[in-house]
Amino acid sequence: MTPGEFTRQEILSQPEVWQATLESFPSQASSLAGQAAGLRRRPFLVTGCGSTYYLSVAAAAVLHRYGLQAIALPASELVYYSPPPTLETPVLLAISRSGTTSETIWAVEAFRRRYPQGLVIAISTVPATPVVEMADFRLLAAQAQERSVAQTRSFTSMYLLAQALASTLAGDQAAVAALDRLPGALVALFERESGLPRRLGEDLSLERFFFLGGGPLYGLACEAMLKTKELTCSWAEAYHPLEFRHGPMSVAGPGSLVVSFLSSSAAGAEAAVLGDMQQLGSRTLALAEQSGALDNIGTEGLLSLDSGLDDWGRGPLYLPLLQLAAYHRALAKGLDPDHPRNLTMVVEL
Ligand code: F1P
Repeated sequence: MTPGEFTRQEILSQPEVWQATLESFPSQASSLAGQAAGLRRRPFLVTGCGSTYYLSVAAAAVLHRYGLQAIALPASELVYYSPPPTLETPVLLAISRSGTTSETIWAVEAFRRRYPQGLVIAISTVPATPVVEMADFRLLAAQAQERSVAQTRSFTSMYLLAQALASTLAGDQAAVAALDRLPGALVALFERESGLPRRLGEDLSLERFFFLGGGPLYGLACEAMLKTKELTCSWAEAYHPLEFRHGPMSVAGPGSLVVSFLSSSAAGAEAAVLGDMQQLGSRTLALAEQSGALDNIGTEGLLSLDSGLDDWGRGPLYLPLLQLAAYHRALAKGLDPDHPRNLTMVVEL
């Protein structure tokens, strides 16, 4: 098998897998939709591990958009430490690609012991698994199942389900329908920027990677960081954009690439950070809804996502090109993206 072939296929298949996932959502969520009024009054604990913890961080930010209380925690935190106190019996949103990660299973069990009246919603890709079977409700991105270790289409597809769930709980059906724009926007993005992932990926003069994202984009920036580490064994960090000046930029400079997930909410302030990092000798790449007034930002370019969606809707679009760049960098370093060093598909303890 060609090294990385599973990873390549899984990344490139995201438009059709997103389409199928979104088409499956209404029937999966019908019973949940009927309980939306009660659920949105309850606090949410959102959990996962590694990639799915970062997905939890992004999902919690989408719930915040609608005024829902939501706290994202790694599963192990829910197992070994007391969760934040809540005034009402919470809902646990447990996210797991495999449904078999030990810490996530333990987190659901701990939640059940601590909150006998609590409700568990699972988001996964595999139906008959412990996390899914322990849940009261489940949303599955079955078409996003993967054979490679590092999550790519599974992450973005499960995130789509989390976005659609949050909007459904809030009664925002327009936001749910707007997600249908994403598959076509990704096809166009892949075509428009077909050369960038390989150009960046094969540029081994880049040694350190920094991903910046705010609000719902912070969890996604963390996922881009993790993908870069997992696939390429490179130095990668993630921060809220303006946080980068408060110390971490001390290691920016020649040989580093600062990637900003520019938002519509704070584009000017976020773009200024990139300008400052260019002054330190860093190379910079910006991803934004539209280039427009920010045309000169980004030594490596400003990628227009052209989704027609807001900060909370367009999130999945920030990742596929960076996933592909990590795939190419892994191959350029003689690594096999399908079998990342030291990693297994699931952590079972
Ligand atoms: C999560 C996980 C991640 C890791 C890698 C493999 O498993 O172990 O922590 O980053 O992506 O998957 P899951 O609970 O989502 O199946």
